Amino acid sequence: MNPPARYLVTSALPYANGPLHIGHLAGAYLPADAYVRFLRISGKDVVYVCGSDEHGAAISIKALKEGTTPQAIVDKYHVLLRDAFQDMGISFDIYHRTSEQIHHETSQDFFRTLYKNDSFVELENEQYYDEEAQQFLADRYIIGTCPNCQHPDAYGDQCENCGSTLSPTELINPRSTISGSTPTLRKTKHWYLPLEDHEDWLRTFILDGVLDGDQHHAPDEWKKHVLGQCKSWLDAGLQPRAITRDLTWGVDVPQEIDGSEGKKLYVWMDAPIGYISATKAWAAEKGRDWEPYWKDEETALIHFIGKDNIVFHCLIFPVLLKSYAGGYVLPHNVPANQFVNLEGQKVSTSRGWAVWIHEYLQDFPERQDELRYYGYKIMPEQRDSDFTWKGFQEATNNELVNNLANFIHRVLVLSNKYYNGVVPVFDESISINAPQESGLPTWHDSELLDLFDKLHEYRQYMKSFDFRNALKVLMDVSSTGNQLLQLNEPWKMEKTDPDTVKVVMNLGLQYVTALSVVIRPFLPFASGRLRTMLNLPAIREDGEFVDLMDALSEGKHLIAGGHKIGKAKHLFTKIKDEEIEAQVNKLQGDEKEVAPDKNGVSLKDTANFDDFTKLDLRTGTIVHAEKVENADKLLKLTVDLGFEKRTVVSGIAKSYEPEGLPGQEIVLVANLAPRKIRGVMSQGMILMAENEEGKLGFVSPPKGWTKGDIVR
Ligand code: B3M
Ligand code: ZN
Repeated sequence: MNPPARYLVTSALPYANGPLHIGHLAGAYLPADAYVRFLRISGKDVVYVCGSDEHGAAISIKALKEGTTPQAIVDKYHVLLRDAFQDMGISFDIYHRTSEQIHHETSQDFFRTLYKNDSFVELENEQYYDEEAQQFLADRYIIGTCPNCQHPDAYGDQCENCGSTLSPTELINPRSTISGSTPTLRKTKHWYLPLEDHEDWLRTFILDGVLDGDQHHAPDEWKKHVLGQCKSWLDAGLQPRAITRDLTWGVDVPQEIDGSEGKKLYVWMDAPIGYISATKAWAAEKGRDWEPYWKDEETALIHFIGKDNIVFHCLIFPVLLKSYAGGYVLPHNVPANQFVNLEGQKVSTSRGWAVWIHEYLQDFPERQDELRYYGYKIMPEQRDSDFTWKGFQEATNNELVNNLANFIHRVLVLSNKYYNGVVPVFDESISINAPQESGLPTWHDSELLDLFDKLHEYRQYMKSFDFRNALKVLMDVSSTGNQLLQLNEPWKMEKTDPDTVKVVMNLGLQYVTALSVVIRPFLPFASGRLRTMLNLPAIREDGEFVDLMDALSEGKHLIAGGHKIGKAKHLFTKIKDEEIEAQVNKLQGDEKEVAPDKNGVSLKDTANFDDFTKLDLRTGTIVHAEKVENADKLLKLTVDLGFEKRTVVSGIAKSYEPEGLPGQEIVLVANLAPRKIRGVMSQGMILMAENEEGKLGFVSPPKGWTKGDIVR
């Protein structure tokens, strides 16, 4: 297979029904951004598209709950998402949205074409209908117990807990998310994509990488967990997938088609087509031609997604593209990531257990690269990973500050001090102590060849979507630079052996210049600041890495003798303990405060009776209270339940003094999983009400009913 002539890279279109959080970022956006920036500095022709996914039942449900319209919901969150991506340096060529006319037209063209070439089957079946809300229920409007993992709140199309795709009638105890009532089955006609008809073609395409008899891509370059998931679906036997819904919000089924009344495209039919409509919109904006990026076989199409989207990108979308029979390219790779957990727990937007990007940027302005760095460091490329605030602080302080920023700062400070910032010319015949395994003295040029080898390794990792290891190579280059200084101690030799110091400092400046280019895909903001400090042209992401590697392979320098650099600044600074404390407390506090907004108007997602029966609420009395060290919001309470005493950590220190609490009668969630909070094992949660001023008050049982009585 020839190297691609161009690349079309996509990131999953985020649903426009909530803000961006760290799980999104590390899943489908940071990896894609590093990849496209690397392609650009490698001189490749790449277009990177994304946009808000503005259809789907979840948006309609949210609008219903908030007494507003789906359009108002998507208008709000589209802007929030777009700005958060921009603030984090995610360098889309376009961030589009699927409520745009061009997307509706493109999607309807797909539907019309597939309808005409008999790619669909029409099936009349029974669909769940909500008698109270008087409407048919799309998959996301129905929740119930997952038949595979018993998760109580699986959706009608997918269980987000075990990732299996479902159909609504498979759910146990189905309930309507609109009225909470049990839905009834009614006849309705829909169009289905007969995936089973494409099973052999998909198996050959996905698992062998073969298309129309030719090798299309190398399946061994696909992640094992992606191929594994596809294989398990194929082996289980594919089923027809409904691609229309009885909905009031979404892309209309073309109205000239008989039976289209009240029917919309299923969101997972139109959303991936959003990549095509976004490319069309980009081409229109830039006066470019979109078709080569979607119809020239020399184009490599790469989808960056989370693992819950694999079936849609590896099975359904390729079948739609193939069925269109319009010469659309098919994905060369779908490097799906696994999930990022947060402090050991699944990210949960409904529980407020998330690091919201817009809030992070409020608390840590100008620290986009620190979050990017940690996102790459813990990237869930092969398995789920865990974001901890402590880990974030350590990665920033021990690696970005103590290694990378420290090396760069020392080289620039000493170059300014000894040579007034002019890159020294040096004597090539002088050998230096160098950190190579051999321990033998080496020369300036042999050190640059070692740098070339390291950056060749970086290139291989980047090309195979292995960003964690690519980043490790860059930090290794910086560590080698630090060792170079440590082994030669120019600050001691400047007076006695200035000629050797010139060799060391020039070499250090070559390393720093190389880093200013190769950190760009990961740390674009720091790369920009460093280029300014070096007084070198800003990186335009236009083949700079090619020039760098060509220079190194020809023994040329990256920064010329005589060039005058600018002043040294600290590229990164340490994050303080109290900044991290504040985040951990906020996270725990938010988890409690995810209750309805302050005036208590909007309710949380519909819970069901089973959810409630799982809680064991008991009455009790506080018998002791004290402050929790270094946590100004928390109190450590001893609660007497009659049959036992419990220790409970509670975020009520702002509302109550510990001295006044013994004797307070309370209600406790007694079967909550124990959790260590600020070093104290907390065994339960005390029910508090929060009024509009944010004051907390105890929910108390009838006077004296405090011996572990059950609250029902
Ligand atoms: N809107 C978001 C998700 O399931 C979904 C992706 C669409 S990509 C075409 O995470
Ligand atoms: Zn499940």
